[in-house]
Amino acid sequence: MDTFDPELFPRQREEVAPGAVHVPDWLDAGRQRELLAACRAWARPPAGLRTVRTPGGGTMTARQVCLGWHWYPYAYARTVVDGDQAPVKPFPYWLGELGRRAVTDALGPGSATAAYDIALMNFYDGDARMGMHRDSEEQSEAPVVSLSLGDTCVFRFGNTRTRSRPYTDVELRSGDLFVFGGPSRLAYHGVPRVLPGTAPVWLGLTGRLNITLRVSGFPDAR
Ligand SMILES: O=C(O)CCC(=O)C(=O)O
Repeated sequence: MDTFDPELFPRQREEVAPGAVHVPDWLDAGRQRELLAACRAWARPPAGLRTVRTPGGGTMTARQVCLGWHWYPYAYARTVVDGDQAPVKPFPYWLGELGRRAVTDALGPGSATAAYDIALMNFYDGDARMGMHRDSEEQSEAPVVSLSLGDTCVFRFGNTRTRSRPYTDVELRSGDLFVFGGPSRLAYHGVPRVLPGTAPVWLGLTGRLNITLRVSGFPDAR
């Protein structure tokens, strides 16, 4: 079987901090393939995969595409204001349902109270990283949902006060879910390292894709 997992001890669900939960292998192989195919379509222009430039003149090493609302440093818009100016692609209903199911599975029944309307896809090649930051441009306190495809990464989950310690390093593999809400919603987090060549062969992806789902809470949310 091509999806055989040679793990000696299955990885366990773990609460990394209050309200921050890692659920290994949440997406099965079929769901991972479907999500990857959808990401490939979303990555095409217009409003496709782009390099994000920061106000200080730098560039983010992970390339990005957005659905629902377009994130740019450090706000949201309905068009790709820092790229081809095209309208952002719509956020599909099924992705919102996936997000709500993820929250329920990670945090328990009754925890998915809002409708997801933002997706950010981050594509990492072997050298890409993401610095410690907070997801703070949304007005909603709903949990952030993070899904991983492809290469394994080191995901650093910290605290709400500083970019530095204390933090916990978690290995996120293809199919893993990470949800952070409640007291951890505004925790600093980042990706210090991707482990090239660790993607499952059957997925057919070189590199890592992260899909992060958020609730905007914006008054004009559709
Ligand atoms: O790639 C990841 O796992 C993290 C992505 C992230 O932190 C973000 O999009 O804000």
